[in-house]
Amino acid sequence: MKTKAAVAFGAGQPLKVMEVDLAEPQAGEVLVEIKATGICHTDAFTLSGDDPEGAFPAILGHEGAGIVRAVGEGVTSVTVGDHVIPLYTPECRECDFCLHPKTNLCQSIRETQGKGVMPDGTSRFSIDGKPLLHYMGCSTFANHTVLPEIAVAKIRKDAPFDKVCYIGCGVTTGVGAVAFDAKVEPGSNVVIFGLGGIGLNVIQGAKMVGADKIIGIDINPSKVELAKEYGMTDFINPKEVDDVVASIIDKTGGGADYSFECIGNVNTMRQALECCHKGWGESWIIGVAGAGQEISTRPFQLVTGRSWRGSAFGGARGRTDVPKIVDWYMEGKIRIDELITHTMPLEDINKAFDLMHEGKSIRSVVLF
Ligand code: NAD
Ligand code: DAO
Ligand code: ZN
Ligand code: ZN
Repeated sequence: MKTKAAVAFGAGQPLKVMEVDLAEPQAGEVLVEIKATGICHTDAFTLSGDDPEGAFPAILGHEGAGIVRAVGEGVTSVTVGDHVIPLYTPECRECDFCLHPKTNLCQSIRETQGKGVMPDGTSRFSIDGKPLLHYMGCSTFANHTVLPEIAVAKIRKDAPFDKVCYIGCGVTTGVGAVAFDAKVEPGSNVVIFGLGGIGLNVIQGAKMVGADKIIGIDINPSKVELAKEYGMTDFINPKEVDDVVASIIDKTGGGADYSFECIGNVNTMRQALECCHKGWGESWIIGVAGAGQEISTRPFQLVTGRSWRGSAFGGARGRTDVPKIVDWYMEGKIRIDELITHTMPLEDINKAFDLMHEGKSIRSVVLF
């Protein structure tokens, strides 16, 4: 079939909106009509050329929601007409990783997904007979895409696509890091570095689980209003204090029970660890640092009981947990609407990247 897509032909080039060819789903695969997709920093990172795994030409996008329009042979967990969210972290429920209680990083299709192809080693997208690569196993910057069955979460049909697409990455990453990975206890003091599309979701996750102090750190004070609406109780602008770590230790009476780094900066990662409470404070890295960068601290920080952890896709097992997060949104336990600051048709997708780079959006969503 033909479908409309925004194609990334090379690093640093704007996406080109055009018709592409899409082959039908093979065994174990599903064809999904994408109704809405968010534009995330990771898409921009890959498009910039800084992503070591980035390859072109490709159809980017990994934060979508849509409807199953066809299924390949042997597909049993979804059917035509089901509403789904694509998963860049699949859940096969069979691999060693899925069977281990401590991780959500299903590895069953990791190798082919990283190469931009389907599990059989080929692409479903092409132009004039030349293959186009998939991206993060999702390629949601296309009106239709093909995904492995294990990489879609079936969601309730009354959830609005233009909002729940954000659960495909940002919401789950932030809320899940608190609820599934760190398992923050009620009454905890939580510190969030970076109040963007991820950090605001950590804030609302912390509020949802009953955290006490929720302290936000950002160099951009324009983030404060929305962060307070989402549950932030205190704010520190590192530009306005001499020592951000000392300020946090002072405000929390000894240090954070949990900190989350949602920037991707190795210096703030160190601050996030060192502001944690001696004896038990846990620091969770969510931000993705530039290729080749390294973190450092004095090992005595760890000897004295702080721990340094990392979280991918909020620790969520996609097919199991994403439908739950959609329910949390529909039941009013978490919010999304205010975070979607811009919507646009696919033809304007390059504007979404501009808004992101200018720091003017939290999330832009393309509506098909
Ligand atoms: P964003 O740009 O929307 O937010 C970053 C915030 O950090 C901004 O508000 C900015 O003002 C602030 N900031 C920048 N430098 C700062 C500094 N030195 N001190 C304090 N604040 C500073 O980005 P986002 O969409 O929220 O993404 C955050 C990070 O999370 C990115 O690195 C992204 O790649 C990563 N991410 C990780 C996962 C995962 O599963 N681990 C998933 C998605 C995104
Ligand atoms: O299993 O090695 C692996 C792949 C893990 C992917 C986790 C991705 C999380 C961070 C990237 C940002 C996502 C938008
Ligand atoms: Zn993302
Ligand atoms: Zn698996």
